[in-house]
Amino acid sequence: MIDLYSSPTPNGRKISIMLEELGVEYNPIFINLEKKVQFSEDFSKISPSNKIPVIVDKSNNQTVFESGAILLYLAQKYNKFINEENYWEIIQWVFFQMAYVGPMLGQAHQYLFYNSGKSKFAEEKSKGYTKHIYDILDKRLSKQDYFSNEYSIADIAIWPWTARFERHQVDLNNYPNVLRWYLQVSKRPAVIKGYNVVGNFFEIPKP
Ligand SMILES: N[C@@H](CCC(=O)N[C@@H](CS)C(=O)NCC(=O)O)C(=O)O
Repeated sequence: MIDLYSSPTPNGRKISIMLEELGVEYNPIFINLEKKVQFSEDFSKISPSNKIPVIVDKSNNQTVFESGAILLYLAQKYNKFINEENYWEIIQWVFFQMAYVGPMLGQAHQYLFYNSGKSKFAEEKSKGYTKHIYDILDKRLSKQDYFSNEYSIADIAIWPWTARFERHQVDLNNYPNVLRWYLQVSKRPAVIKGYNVVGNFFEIPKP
């Protein structure tokens, strides 16, 4: 049994989607970020950065924080959604998500969605980074169905961020390859289920 500490956010959803894809038994525990539960004493013991997601694998008493590390841990433990042949290809797209897609789109949400009108400079910068990211994603997906030759943790890492396209003001219709992939991944039963495991219910956004 795996405990998943999560919230209905892109980083949290990566892990519930992965666990649903794996079909393993897990226990979702809601960390209410609005109520600042991430700063509680108990949660601080397993999350040094006070952020979700975190898993505790009860089978070997292993705690893992950081969504990229959790995806890798689970992929290697169950030998799924990663493979030896395309190992580094998958890893580089996971790292690209962790280092660039998540941080930049997260900033874009701050400047374009939560605090719009406060800084023209930050808004323009965010729009530039967002366009750069989507150009890269679209180019990659123009060559193949998924980020590697088959559905992998790279897709699981990136998809929940693209599901926030409204918050970073992207019209997916302008990125036909991302749109095709987004819709394809949206249909997966594990994605539909994993999208809503903690907190309030949200529909998967339709472009
Ligand atoms: N690099 C981390 C980022 C985690 C992260 O930013 N989590 C957000 C929700 S998506 C969070 O817990 N925010 C609460 C806070 O910053 O107080 C990961 O990928 O796990």
